[in-house]
Amino acid sequence: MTNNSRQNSHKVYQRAQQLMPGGVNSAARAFGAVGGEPIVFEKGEGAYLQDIDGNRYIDYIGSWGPMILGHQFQAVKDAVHLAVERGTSFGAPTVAENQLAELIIEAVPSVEMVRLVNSGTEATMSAIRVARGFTGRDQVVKFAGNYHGHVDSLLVSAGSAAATLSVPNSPGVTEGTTRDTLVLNYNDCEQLAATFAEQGEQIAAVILEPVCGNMGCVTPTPEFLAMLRQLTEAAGSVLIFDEVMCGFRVAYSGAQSLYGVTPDMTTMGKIVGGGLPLGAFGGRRDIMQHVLPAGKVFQAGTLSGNPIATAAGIAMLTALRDSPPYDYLEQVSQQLADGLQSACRSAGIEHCLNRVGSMMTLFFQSGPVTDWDTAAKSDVARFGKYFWGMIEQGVYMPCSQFEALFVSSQHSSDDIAATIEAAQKILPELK
Ligand code: KE4
Repeated sequence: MTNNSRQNSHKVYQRAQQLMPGGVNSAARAFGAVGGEPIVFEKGEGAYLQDIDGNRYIDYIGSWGPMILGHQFQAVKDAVHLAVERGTSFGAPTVAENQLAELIIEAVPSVEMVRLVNSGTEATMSAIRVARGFTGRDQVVKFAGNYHGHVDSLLVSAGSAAATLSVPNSPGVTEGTTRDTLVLNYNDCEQLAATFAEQGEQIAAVILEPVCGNMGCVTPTPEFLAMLRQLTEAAGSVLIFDEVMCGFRVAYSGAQSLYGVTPDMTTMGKIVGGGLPLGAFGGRRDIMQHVLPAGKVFQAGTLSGNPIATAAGIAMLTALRDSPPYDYLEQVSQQLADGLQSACRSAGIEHCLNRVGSMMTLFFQSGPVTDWDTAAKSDVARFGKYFWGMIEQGVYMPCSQFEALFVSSQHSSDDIAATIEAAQKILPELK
């Protein structure tokens, strides 16, 4: 239960709105989709967050994915404290970058070479540039409902005309930057085949979330993944798996190991940096050798491979590799999924839950949810009431129907039971 009012949160947020657009440094955390004011937090510990009014919440956002081992994971803390003693940034090579690169290459099947960057957005932006430089082609295919960071050329929606014509979906993104972006429907094999038949030779890359989190959790059909691999191979296009969210989350070696489909490039973020600002893109050696200074495709960054972020990433990946939490995560995530679905059934609430490992989404609709068009049918108003009801019960769920929740290795069976109890309490009120 959240026993204290959130008056300090309110005061701080009022001031924040004078200082920063919307009072936040990322739109995703502004509660736009659920209404009300964001909560201002003081600290995180294990599976919990505590706000500045002293209220404690079971946290299912986990910083939008990085906190797979819970907040303040000791090995990451120790590594960061040690690294800080040696300085925070050199802008020059360090041993730690080799160590993190080795871990990534060893873990991710598609990655023979890797470049470290500062965010998932930088990783996808760079990967697309490299794919275009490698192929000498312009067109990039993405899928409605997939989010790859705020890359201008990917901030597009399917155009009103043929589903493959795209239009900018943010002011400030020009027609020019989106002209070469095609938007297709996720899991639509027929449309994908037709697009490649018509213009495969012009397609530099296809980028997708191999397990979606940004329209809520949506999984690819085996046919869709197989066709993506086959068509890109035949056309000489680069297949990019954006594993910023599902990488190291759904399995240590990511969705590509889970589904047995190896892309040509992979983008990473979130978990790979242990909660510090770090992303990465990598792939086939013959592609990555095109990246400056080995090749001619420009890419750079003052803080790329930063000693503190790499220390956190090394500690995180080492812990995940040497003491894999995935069996435990599967067990408690299954317990949560079963409990939430049972609570919805008892309350007579239409629902559909999609889950892969410790990432899942409870959609307020009967489903199935297989792409953006079906996800968009969800009852977002009901989701908003559910979100706030759970907040009052001390459970912090993702603040949008179109996000995934994340379970950590620190969520105990009791935490899951308390979460289910909270849902049983508030869902009947949503009928
Ligand atoms: P960042 O630039 O936010 O590190 O990563 C962008 C990105 C790229 N690819 C995928 C599959 C992603 O999920 C993301 C970022 N995810 C959102 C949550 N849906 C981050 C939350 C936020 O923007 O604050």
